[in-house]
Amino acid sequence: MARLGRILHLLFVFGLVGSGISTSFFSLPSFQTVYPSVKETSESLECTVGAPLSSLNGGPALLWNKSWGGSEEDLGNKILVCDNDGFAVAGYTRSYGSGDWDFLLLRTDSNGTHLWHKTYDRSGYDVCQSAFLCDDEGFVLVGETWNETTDDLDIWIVRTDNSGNYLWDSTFGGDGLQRGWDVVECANGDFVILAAIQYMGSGYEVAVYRTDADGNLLWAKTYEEGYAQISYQIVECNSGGFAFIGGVTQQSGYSYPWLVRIDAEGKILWSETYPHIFSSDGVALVECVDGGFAFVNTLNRPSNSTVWLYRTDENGSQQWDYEYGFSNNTVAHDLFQCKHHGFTLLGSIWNGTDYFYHIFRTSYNGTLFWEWMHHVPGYLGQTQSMVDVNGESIGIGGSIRIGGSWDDVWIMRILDDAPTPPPTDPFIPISPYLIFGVVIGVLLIIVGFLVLTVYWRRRLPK
Ligand SMILES: [Ca+2]
Ligand SMILES: [Ca+2]
Ligand SMILES: [Ca+2]
Repeated sequence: MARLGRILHLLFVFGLVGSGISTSFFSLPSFQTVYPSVKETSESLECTVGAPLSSLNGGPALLWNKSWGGSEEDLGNKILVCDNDGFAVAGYTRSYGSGDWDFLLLRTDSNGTHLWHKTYDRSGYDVCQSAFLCDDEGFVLVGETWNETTDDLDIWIVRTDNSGNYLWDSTFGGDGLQRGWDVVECANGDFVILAAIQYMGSGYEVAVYRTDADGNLLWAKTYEEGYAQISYQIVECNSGGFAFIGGVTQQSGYSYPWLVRIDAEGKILWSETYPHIFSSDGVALVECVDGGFAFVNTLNRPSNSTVWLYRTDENGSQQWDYEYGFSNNTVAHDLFQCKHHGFTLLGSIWNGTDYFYHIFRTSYNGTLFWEWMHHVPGYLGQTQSMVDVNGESIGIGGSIRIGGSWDDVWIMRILDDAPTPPPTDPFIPISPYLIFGVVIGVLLIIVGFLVLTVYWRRRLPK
């Protein structure tokens, strides 16, 4: 079934859909699929303290890193900060629970000590892609559930309390393959799910579902642009409604980031694409303190891949963009906006023999402030996420494969004590043309002054 997951992923990336932006409402009755009741289990996890790591280029200091898991696959896809400085990681496992893939929620204290973990089992292969910390300190997990008997894939959302105890779950499916990619709890307690849908014979399109606080569907809409779409992250905007980031793929395989702003009912307010000469996808999104957006991409240059940060205003128009990591093949994973309004970016590097985390800190206008590389004692999983802990430390959660064993959940805590860029300044673009104009202006003033001096000296009576 691991192979099935990879095939689905490839279908997802290369799937085909019609062109042109459009949205459509689903007919609601066919949406909810009835499953047997959820099973929740909790067993003890093995805990491994990771090997000591080396750090380069200055930057912050490693506090600890740990991995957890059994003999089979245990993957962490989303890290959250709990109780001020502990962590929760949501992902999926084959080592624990029913033995096929189940949703996994793992909780640690601030030192990475395992507090508890829970698994949530549906009818078959249940893969959690993301999670959100709710206002009541409980959790909501989202992903996909594969029903072997009907050979079908549906969205699965699980709501738990603060201790991971099951509260409710909902599935959204029907015809075609539905995959949940991200979830947020709205300010009013509703939930919004970012998803992908593929119908027989076509490619994936992006979908957004809104449920009430108990997981009952309120509405669902699909969004199309270009040829095929990938979606990664959705945020609730301070001014209301949502924004999501994804990628648009053309028939040639070339892709570019796609940022869509929708209102609280899912209606498109604006939709922007950001083509580059080289192929890329937007993988992570934040709404900035000024109401604009920043998203991070992996840019696939011919010689290497770089981390490409793109900053827009509240209407999706470009403010600036920067690339980082030219000296390596760096893959982008995640970002957050710092309290000084700069950004911290998470990337990873594979140099042919070893994996490294590559973390960047920028100032408010994207200029690189520090970068930090960290050797990882194993193979990194595809998904790595990062979280800011009160501006004092950084949590990284994902999965790692050490030696010949299957993946384990991986958490790393970094002390965020490196020098900080100057606090918020207004963004003042200084272009070379402006500098050239100022220099020419000053020269003209000097020449004018000299001409006038000579002229008046000649006119003055001797
Ligand atoms: Ca299962
Ligand atoms: Ca389905
Ligand atoms: Ca494992």
